[in-house]
Amino acid sequence: MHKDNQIFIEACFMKPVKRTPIWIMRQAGRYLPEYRNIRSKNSFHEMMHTPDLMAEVTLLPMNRFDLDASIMFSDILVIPESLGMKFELVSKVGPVFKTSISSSGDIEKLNFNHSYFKNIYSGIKIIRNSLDKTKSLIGFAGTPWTTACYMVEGKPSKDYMKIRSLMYNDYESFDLLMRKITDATISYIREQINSGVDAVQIFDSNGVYISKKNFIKYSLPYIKEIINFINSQNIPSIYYAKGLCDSPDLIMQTNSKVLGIDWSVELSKVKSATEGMVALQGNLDPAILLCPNNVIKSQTEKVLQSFGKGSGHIFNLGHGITPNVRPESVEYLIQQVREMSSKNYE
Ligand code: 1CP
Repeated sequence: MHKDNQIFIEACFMKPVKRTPIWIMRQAGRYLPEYRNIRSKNSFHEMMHTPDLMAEVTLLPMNRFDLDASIMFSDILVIPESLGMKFELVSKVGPVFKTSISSSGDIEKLNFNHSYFKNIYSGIKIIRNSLDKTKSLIGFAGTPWTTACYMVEGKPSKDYMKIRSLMYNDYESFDLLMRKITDATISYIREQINSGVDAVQIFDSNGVYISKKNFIKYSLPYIKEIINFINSQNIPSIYYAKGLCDSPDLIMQTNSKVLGIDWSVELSKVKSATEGMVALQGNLDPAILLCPNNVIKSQTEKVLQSFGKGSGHIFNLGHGITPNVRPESVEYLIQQVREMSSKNYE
């Protein structure tokens, strides 16, 4: 066994385990009444940057459920903030930046301030000290592409046209932006690891907004640099590839040890295409958590059967949990995965 018998880490490295470990993307979020209560008294930024509060929120789902890994409570948009772009959470819209990038001059002005993260690192230390030793702590960041989508658009968008037009129209500025995000992200991850995270996930939630051809030139090189850095630290790298999972050959090129699979594809297909070279995380459709228990059970079984026998599966949703899910459904899901998955390892 790897350090401290962490089943999640074992599965990431495709070592033998007795059951499939489980955690849930966005598990510390708004579907939890405890989260909503804390949020009603504090701003989102206070929650991210007050170490005790960050730790408390991170541990909410761990106290309530029998999960195998905890993801630190933060956001992918801390990277733009560390580069000087501030955002606010606007109700019914999401994160909105005070100003967005609209010229090459705006990109040149971005200036990395590493001390911006100091409270996050303190929070990680508190979480790692409080968390059971057999449970893993996952650090994270967005991919440069996904992060840049928000910086150029200034807010969530249905198509992220602005970054694509920058990419075609002014490659030099696009590359400078991606370089600045990549370098900041590697510094950030290095210190997350030094502070105690056991694995790092890179979210490419906006991977769906780049063509497969353009992914190779305009997104993959920067992701690969980040993943290679995580791999050099001997902890699992997890690449969550939204919208790219029907091209396993493409996402394999990131060198990630674990591929986070979105809900649109069959795990069995990705497994055979990747020939057991990487572990797979996923991929229950988040909508299933809005269904009654009998549906949750049968669909969970389908995901477990789709991966089939052998090590290298981490159960998760195929995207983040939504705010309208009942916590009881999450509890039921975890119990089902624990009970049903052991057959795959007999
Ligand atoms: O378990 C957890 O909740 C961990 C913390 C976490 C993570 C991993 C948060 C808290 N955000 C994220 C990552 C993140 N942030 C992603 C990648 C994952 C995904 O695809 O779901 C993305 C795209 C963001 C950007 C972001 N931040 C959004 C989505 C905007 C869009 O494109 O529509 C939102 C709504 C936020 C704010 C946010 N971040 C986290 C929470 C709990 C919230 C909501 C805050 C609130 O209103 O209380």
